[in-house]
Amino acid sequence: MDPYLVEALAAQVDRAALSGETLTMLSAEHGELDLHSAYSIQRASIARRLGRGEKLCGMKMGLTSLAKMQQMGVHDPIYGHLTDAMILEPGGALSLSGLVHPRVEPEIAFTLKADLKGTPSPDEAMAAVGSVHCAIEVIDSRYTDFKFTLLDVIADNTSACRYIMGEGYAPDDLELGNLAMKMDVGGREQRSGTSAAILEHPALSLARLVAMLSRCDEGLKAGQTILAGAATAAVHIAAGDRVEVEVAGLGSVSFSVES
Ligand code: 0L1
Ligand code: MG
Repeated sequence: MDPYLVEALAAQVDRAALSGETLTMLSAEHGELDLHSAYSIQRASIARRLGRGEKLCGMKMGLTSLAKMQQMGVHDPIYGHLTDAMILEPGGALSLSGLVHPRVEPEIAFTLKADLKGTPSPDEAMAAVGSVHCAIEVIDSRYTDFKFTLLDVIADNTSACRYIMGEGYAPDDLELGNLAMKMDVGGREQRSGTSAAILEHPALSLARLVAMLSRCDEGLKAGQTILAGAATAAVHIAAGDRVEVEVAGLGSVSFSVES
């Protein structure tokens, strides 16, 4: 794809995330959009955020559950970028103003104590993890009528919007591959699953992210946060909801939703 078009589409994606304006599917108007150009648009949109002073603080994995991959007709997860503007403190309030289709997912997050690059095994990837956290991801696809393809989602930074992390725990004491996970949304919707739904094991998700980044000669840095993926389907949120996620061995974390 022409680099000028990548920049123009990144500006559209960025504006939608900033203002809550909806986006027309990029793939419908640009037949040349492919995996490479979709990630280029994502990176160019993140560069715009960093240019405004946001700090890159980590990465996220998306479409990590078999159910979600089947729903989207894909075999691979996808990744997005996290900035400090996406952090919501535990117990904090999220305003729906400027959001388009906000939903929540129960997740596991890692904080890294060492850099990661190349193609580590899950055990090698876990050796770089300083702490494990229960987490909530708020995703917000900016596409009109919630219609998009995989390439559109990648260009839109995998719908990343906000994330909330609970207290950190040492990874060694946990059976990370099979932790019970529960999410309550306003007392009206409950979801439950296990961490095994996150690409079979959150450590595998982390290792896979590093391998995907290595194809672009990139890696992860000590201090970064990684959202490993969701254990259940996403749930829509509405003003007045209190959202809580509890993970066995990792405690719980919550936030509230305001209009
Ligand atoms: O975090 C994720 O799994 C990304 C989901 C992207 C698609 C969507 O908005 O449902
Ligand atoms: Mg997610």
